[in-house]
Amino acid sequence: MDELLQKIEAYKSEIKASVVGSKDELESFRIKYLGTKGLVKSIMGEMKNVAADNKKEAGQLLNEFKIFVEEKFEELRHNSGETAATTAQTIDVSLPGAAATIGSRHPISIVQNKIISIFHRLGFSVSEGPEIEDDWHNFSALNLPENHPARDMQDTFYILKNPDWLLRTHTSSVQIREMEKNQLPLRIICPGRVYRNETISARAHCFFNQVEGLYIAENVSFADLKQTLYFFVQEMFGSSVKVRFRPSYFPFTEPSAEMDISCLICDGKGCNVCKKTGWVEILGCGMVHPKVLENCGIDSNKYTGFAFGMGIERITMLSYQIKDLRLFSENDVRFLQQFSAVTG
Ligand code: 2NL
Repeated sequence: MDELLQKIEAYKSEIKASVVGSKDELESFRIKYLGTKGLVKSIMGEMKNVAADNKKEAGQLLNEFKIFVEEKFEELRHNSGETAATTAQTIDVSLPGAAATIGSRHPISIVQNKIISIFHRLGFSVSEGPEIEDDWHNFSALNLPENHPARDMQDTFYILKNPDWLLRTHTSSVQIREMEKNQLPLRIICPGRVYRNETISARAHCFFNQVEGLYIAENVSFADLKQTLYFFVQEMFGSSVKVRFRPSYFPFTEPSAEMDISCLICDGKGCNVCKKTGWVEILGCGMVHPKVLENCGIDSNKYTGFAFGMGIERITMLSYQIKDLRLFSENDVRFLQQFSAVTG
């Protein structure tokens, strides 16, 4: 302890006598006493050699010493003319500040908004619902039999706490909830995130976004479905795009179809995107199965309806020629910055 006191006193008188004649000498003083490998740091390190009884006193002593050195440094700095005022003179205050960067809309949001606006013009309004669903709204009401493969643990994320709960695998569950309200006619689209237990790759992901549409009224026909989707495609991809419907199967629609558009990349001539066929599938659709209507308490003799579902990622990939699904969820700004800036 006494040894430490003597040391500090000796340094104090050395420091007291210090003078600096230039900026360089001032900097040497700072490095020698206050730098990361300077005297103050090293003498602080001697605390560990001090006996436990003396630690408090030694700590105070060392702190006082540190303040003493810092004050001396300020004094020398002041005398050397290196003051705040001179620093200010070397800063050009007329220079513009660092620009704030403007974010950009996510491509999925851009495309989702465009889809919503197209259907809005046809009288569809947007409905949303929960991402955690029960078996009824996600499967049973949609006429999916108990043993249907989509219900498999391999395809669906179940909430382990309650085997009746799961992460919705499509936004049809939102449409079931709307139909159950029994307020007809009904004309809605349901955008939102859905989940499937898939291995992540360039073509598959365990979560993605969907837009489903539903129109239920008296005398709704397959012709209405075709015309609605034809209008959508023309607004989305331009008036020169061609469409074709192929028969398909879904448990919740009868009859069912899939819709293809002429390949935007090669204009139907055949390329890798359309696998040399000239056509790319963009959605599934059909007339709502009478059982589904009845499941929601709707009289299937009085009412008919059509429904359709599409993946937003797929439409976005076609619109912007994006080849890897993973880009949508990795939040790499080099990717995201390429899309239009948020202006409003
Ligand atoms: C696809 C197929 C489809 C529907 C979704 C639907 C919803 C209700 C009743 C009947 Cl509540 N149908 N939705 C119908 C046909 C196809 O999606 O491949 N989507 C990516």
